[in-house]
Amino acid sequence: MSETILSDLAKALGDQSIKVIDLTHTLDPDFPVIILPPEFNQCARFRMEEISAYDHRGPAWKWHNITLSEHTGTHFDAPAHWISGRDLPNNSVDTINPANFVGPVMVIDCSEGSATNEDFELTPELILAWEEEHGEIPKDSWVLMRTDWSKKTGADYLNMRDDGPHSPGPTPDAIRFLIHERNIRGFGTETVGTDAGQGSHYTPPYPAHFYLHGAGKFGLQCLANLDLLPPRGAILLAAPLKIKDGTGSPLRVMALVQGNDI
Ligand code: 23J
Ligand code: MN
Repeated sequence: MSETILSDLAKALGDQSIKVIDLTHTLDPDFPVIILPPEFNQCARFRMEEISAYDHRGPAWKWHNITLSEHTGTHFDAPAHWISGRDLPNNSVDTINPANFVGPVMVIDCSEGSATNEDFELTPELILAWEEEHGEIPKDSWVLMRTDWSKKTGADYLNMRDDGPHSPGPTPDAIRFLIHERNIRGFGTETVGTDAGQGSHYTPPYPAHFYLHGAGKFGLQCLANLDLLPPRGAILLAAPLKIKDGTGSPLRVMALVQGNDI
């Protein structure tokens, strides 16, 4: 590789012709976590407690202890998260090859359909229609489903009803297409899971989790600002914490976007 690629990148970052877009929600105790059917154990929200704040507990310093789930806030899902990926090599966040943490990202805009249909589904047909316009999804890409769901606040985000949560997501066929026909690196959403709110009613239940992680692919959830990304051409930076045997991790997700793309 020519050394000019990295020096060109440094220059472009310096003059902001390449911009860094933050795709992360703020970790806040009020940010919702997924609520599973009541027979299952639940994951914890973010919590923060003061150790000291320039006071008698520590006169010149302020710091906090934090408590969270691997699956709190904007977070990464590793193959070990699901039973289908249980026996794969390098399936936990501490063993994934870090080359996977930097790479190309495609954004499929489902915001219009999701505005009028809380159970909007991404289908293979919609993926093919996106490719007609933007070209084939390259292998080893991240594919993100834009729904603008990240702009919802309070109860509207989980959108719980008597029969559970309602939010958009991919069909089982869409996920299988992305894995088997396009060999993607991973799939990300703005909602609380990579699956639709009603994902437990598909066969298999939670198909995005089941198929992605069974194929050694990754997930990203609770993403924000996908409306600031071009359909293709951006680079995603998504490196989970190196938790021993971790099944996922909150993380800072960023995209590098060329100025004339936004
Ligand atoms: C456990 C069970 C079902 C789901 C999830 C976790 C998640 O969405 C997650 O955070 O991975 S759907
Ligand atoms: Mn998760």
